[in-house]
Amino acid sequence: MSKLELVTSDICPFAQRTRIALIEKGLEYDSLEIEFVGDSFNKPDWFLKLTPTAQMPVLKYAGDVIYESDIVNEYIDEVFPEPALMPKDPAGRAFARNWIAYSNSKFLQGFYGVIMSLETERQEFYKAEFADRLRYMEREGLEKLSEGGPYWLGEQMTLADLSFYPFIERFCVLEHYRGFSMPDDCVRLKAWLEAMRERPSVAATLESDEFHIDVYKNYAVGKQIGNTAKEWQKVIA
Ligand SMILES: N[C@@H](CCC(=O)N[C@@H](CS)C(=O)NCC(=O)O)C(=O)O
Repeated sequence: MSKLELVTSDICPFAQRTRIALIEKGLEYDSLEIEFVGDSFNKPDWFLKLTPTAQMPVLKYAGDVIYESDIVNEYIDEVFPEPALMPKDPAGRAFARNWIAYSNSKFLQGFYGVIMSLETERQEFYKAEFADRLRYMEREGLEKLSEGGPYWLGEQMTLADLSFYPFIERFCVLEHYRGFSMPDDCVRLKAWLEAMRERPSVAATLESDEFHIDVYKNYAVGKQIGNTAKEWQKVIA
């Protein structure tokens, strides 16, 4: 079998989506670790040549170079079908993709809106927005689709769960810097988080609250550099 290589870092929630997927599949892979430090993030040339976005994660396998975390995860699920991380039926897969799209748009806009907004008025706006979006996830997602199972679409953990999880692990950051926490009435989301944390794949990638709080210190004061901060700055403006 060809070697799997993942450009990754412990700080990156997007790469965490993929690390969990690889562990779920029981796949060995080589980590190509990059530390984003310094004024230019010190991105090595080999990395810049690999991906047009200059963002991780990037997966290299059998001559393929795949980027964008949720796309990487679908690629992994297609190339290594067992255990499946997408539902077998087309409607189930469509629902999973609906929620992955929501995760990458409204959900992440809420997350970055709360942490990156600097003026109090904007912070309050995003805190209220994000609380509403979490309630929408509770109501339209878990309540309607999970059918009593612990995961987004029921008994089977899917790529939809993986898309949300790393950011919800980082809610300690929103609490610490902005006093934002999951609304009390999001009881299903809280139970879902517990179920996710019990999975060995998730436990293997879990970092402490202190770790995350330190990683986001520049985001909280508007000093984060790099493409990701620039991208979200435009979205939340
Ligand atoms: N949409 C991308 C986002 C990936 C992303 O933002 N990765 C961050 C690290 S967590 C990155 O590589 N940032 C580089 C930069 O900001 O220049 C994905 O889902 O893979």
